[in-house]
Amino acid sequence: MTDKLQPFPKNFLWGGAIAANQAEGGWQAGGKGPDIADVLPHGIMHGPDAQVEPGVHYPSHEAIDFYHRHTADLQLMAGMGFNAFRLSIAWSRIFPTGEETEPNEAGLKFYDDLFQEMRSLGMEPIVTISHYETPLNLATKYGGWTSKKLIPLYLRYAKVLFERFGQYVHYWLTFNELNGVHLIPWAAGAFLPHGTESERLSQIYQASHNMFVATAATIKMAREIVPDAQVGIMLTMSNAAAYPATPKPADVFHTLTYQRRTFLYGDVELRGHYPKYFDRIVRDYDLHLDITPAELQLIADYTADYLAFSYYRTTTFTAGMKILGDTGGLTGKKNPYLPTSAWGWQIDPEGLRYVLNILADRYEKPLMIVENGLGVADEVGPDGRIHDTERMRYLVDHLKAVQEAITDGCDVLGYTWWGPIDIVSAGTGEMKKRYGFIYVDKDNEGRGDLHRRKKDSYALYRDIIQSNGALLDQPTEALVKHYTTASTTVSAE
Ligand code: BGP
Repeated sequence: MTDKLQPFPKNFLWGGAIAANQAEGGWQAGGKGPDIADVLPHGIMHGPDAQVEPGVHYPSHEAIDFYHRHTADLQLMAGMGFNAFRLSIAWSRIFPTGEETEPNEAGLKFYDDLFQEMRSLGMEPIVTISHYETPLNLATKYGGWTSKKLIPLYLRYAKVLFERFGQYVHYWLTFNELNGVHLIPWAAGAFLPHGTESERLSQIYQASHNMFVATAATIKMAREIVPDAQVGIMLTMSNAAAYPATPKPADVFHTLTYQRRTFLYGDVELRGHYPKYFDRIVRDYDLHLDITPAELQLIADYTADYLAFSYYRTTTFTAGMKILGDTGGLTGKKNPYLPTSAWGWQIDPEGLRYVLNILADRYEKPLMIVENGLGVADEVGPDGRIHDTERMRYLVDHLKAVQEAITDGCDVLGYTWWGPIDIVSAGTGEMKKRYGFIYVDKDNEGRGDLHRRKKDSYALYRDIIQSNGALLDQPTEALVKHYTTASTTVSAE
């Protein structure tokens, strides 16, 4: 028996990920229309205002001003050796209300420039077509994805993207965390469920189904317009990493029930059909759904090319517990064996190996980790430096787990750290919850000069990438110590 690890594949995608609404700002620039993030003063977890209210601070309106600073920011990413960068396109930059018949050229031009810059820096764009930023008009007028009216509107938008950007973009993702629609329906589905439990769940599953149809139709279209494009789905897999809190059989089965809430999404979009256990969900909750045979055929014919997912944490469950959660995934009972972040998320690198393995076994499709990261309230020290040791430990331990999974036989295409530069938190709207290797001078109230500054983790990630992961054979604490004391961190300017 040998415990020798396989190296990361030669063409492994190393990078970071952001979303338009959390980074760009410029919420009305170049003719952009308002989207569902633009009415969230305190993030997804606190719900939307009915409209943009005067005098209220909405974090997405300026965010970190990536809209105007992307050239310098991408150079900072290139400085870490990124060969991939995941971002989303703000739908309402292209179709301000979602209903125009012609796209907005200023919006297209913005992304054209961005993709050209990325290509010239050697970065593979990974593009999320819809990441929590549906045009607000589609939410207020139609009830978001509960309505099938959104399907052709989304397809019109996706068609424009394939035609215009197909030459730069190889990896596409249809919806960010589609299965998030249960826990954060406003963000993931652009609606607020209402009525009885049966009615609310019917709305949630109808919205899911409509997005399944949109995904399948998008894959069909991509195969026609950009045949070598890879169209993936993106799900939160912190939800799949649920452990039974005890070995009691009832707790074990209840945990499987939670996991299936997530598996359902992969099962439909990767296997091409609703799993049998869905029939029982429909009966138990008396769901009323509009699902046609033609839609089911489309879903069967056009399954996704790869599975991209976010992974932040794990949790534990016991029989009868209610399902609660946030942007990080499901929340059950505290796991006594794991440390917890300042925002209550339990840190579990081995859980990432577990998730990669169950997904590889279940779907036998390539996997991509497109979100993983740690939110910390970093502070700039008197020497102007940021010693983000917790983040470095998190990064190294999770990448070690990825390498274990690769050695286990999992087909992993790449890893994009969530928020390589500090951005607005989706869940809470805070700037204080920082994920970046690059610090941005801005606080929760919007004060700060937006100055960028490298944290200690910047040099660590750069060197991990440069070695294509070989650096990870060193003990975590030795790496953390070395990069905390190294003099490689300097001001970004
Ligand atoms: C995921 C989202 C991201 C992101 C991340 C971290 O659910 O896809 O948009 O922000 O969670 O969550 P938060 O920003 O709430 O810390």
